[in-house]
Formats: sequence, structure tokens, C-alpha cells
Amino acid sequence: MKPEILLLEAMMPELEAKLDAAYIVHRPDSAPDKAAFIAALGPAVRGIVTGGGIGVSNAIADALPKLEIIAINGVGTDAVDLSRAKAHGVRVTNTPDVLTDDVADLGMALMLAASRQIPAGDRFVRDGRWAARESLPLAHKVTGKKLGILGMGRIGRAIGKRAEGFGMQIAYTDIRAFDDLPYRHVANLPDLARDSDILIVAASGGAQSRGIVNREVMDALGTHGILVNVARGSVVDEPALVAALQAGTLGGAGLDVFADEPNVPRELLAMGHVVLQPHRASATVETRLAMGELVLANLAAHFAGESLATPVV
Ligand code: 8YV
Repeated sequence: MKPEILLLEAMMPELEAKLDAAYIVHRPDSAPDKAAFIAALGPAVRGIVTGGGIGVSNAIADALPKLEIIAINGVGTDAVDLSRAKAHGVRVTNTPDVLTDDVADLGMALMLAASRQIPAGDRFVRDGRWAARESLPLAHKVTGKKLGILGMGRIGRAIGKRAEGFGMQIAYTDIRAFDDLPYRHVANLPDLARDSDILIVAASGGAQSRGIVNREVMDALGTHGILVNVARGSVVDEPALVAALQAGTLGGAGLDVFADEPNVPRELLAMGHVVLQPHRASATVETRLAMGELVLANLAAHFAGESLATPVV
């Protein structure tokens, strides 16, 4: 008998085909009443596959008394209650490393897009304003600027490597300094922001980082400062961000993640100095395939009683 699993977020068709070959896959997205659909499955379900952003609510976990494993198709574990999983003997896996380069690449892309105002330039050409000999305000240089990185895990480090190529002056904050890094450690986030032209958020989400990019940090980054977030919306105080961008006390932003996805504050949609992405940092064919293969490997190992490829719990 194939194990039964619940697929909470769609994967690439070739990966879903592999899931279907090995498991009985239940897809609540196609059900009119998701909660009722999951409740009806009850003890049949032994595994969940989900995304890093959506995770698994405790209501869903509570409805599945025979749940054995949650395989996250992402690196972030903040949307899964790890203590609950531990207490219930539920294994949790994620997909580290394989998405590091893509997330760092998008961080750089958002920094460049916001600083060089690439979306505004694109609109300017498309709207015929270039042809009409209108002028577009000058943008801001990136090479040589001061970059602050919040969170020096795998992704923060990959951003640092790329920023070296842009001749940037790199500093970071994390809970501790890392001796193996050539960058300046700044213990305090507002101090880092004060001394940065661009601040890239690469810290994990969760209780420890909730709202730490607050008004004080944005004020410190200042009127010409740019905030880039490729981590989690929860790390940034979003109402404070909207207010700072509206008031012009913060220069601009490049955002891939938001507090209540897929809902983006209406005010941001109207702002020309903000570049928006729909939580897409790992969304390349190559990386989503590698992530999916890791999800499949973790599930296969679990159901074969072998050790997991990338366990979290
Ligand atoms: C993905 C993510 O978009 O890795 C994460 O934690 O949030 C992203 O890579 C997501 O997991 C896919 O849904």
C-alpha cells in the first residue's frame, strides 16, 4: 500500500508525477472546503508536503493524528511549529543549500532594480516617453556603496560574495560575529542601518526576528537608503515600512516577501520607488527541481526507515 500524503502547495508537474507514482497524494486546493477535506482524511495521512511560506497550521496538524513527516519544499521552517512536531514525534525536513544562489541572486537583482530604477526605466520606454524625448530622473549607483546584511547564514554569505564583485563595503549583523568572514560585524541593527546605503534582509523568520526591521532601523537607513527583503515579511514592520516610504524618510525598497502573502499593502502598489516580486526568490526551473528532488528524497528515506537527507526535527 502506498503511503498517503497531503500536498499543500503545488510543485512542478514532473515532481508531482513522481509523488503520484510513490504515494497516494491528496490535494486540498482542489476541494471546495479545504478544512473539511483534510478532516475527512484524518488518520489516513502520514506525510505532508508544503511550501516554506505557507508551512503547516496547527489546525491541519491536529486533524492528522497519524502524521509522521512534514517535508517543507523550502529552507524556512518558521511556518511550521517545530516544538509541536518534536512533541508529537513528527519529523520535519527542509531544502537548504540548493536555493541559496537563487535567493542571493534575487537579493542582488532587487538591490540593482531599486537603486537603478529599472522598472521605472522599463515603463518609460514602453509608455513612449523616451521616444517623446521626455527625461527620466537619474538613478543611484550601486558599485562601491555600503551594503548592510541582516543575517549571515548561507544566503547572507552568498549575498556578501556577490557584493564583493560590486566593490561594495560590506558589513553585517547577526547574533554573533563570524571569524571566517572578511566583513565588518556590527552588533546593533540600527547602527548597521545608519552606516549602510542598502540593507538586505536575509535573516530567518520566526519569533526571534519578528519586526526587528522597525521604524528606528528605517530612519537610520535614511532618505537615500534602500531596504531589500528576500527573507520573510515578518522580519519587517510592514506598516512602518509603508509609512517611511510614503513620508520619504526611507529612499526605496525591493521586496520579495510580505507580512500577509499574497496580499501586498495597497499603498506599495502605487509607489514608483518600490520594486515588488511575488515571493519568487527560489522560483527558477533549476532550483525548484533540485528542491523537489530533495523533498522526494526525504520522503523516500522516511518511508524506507532510512536516515533523512536534510532533517530539521
Ligand atoms: C519558496 C521559501 O518560495 O525557501 C523558503 O523558505 O520561502 C521559498 O524558497 C517556498 O518554499 C516555495 O513555496
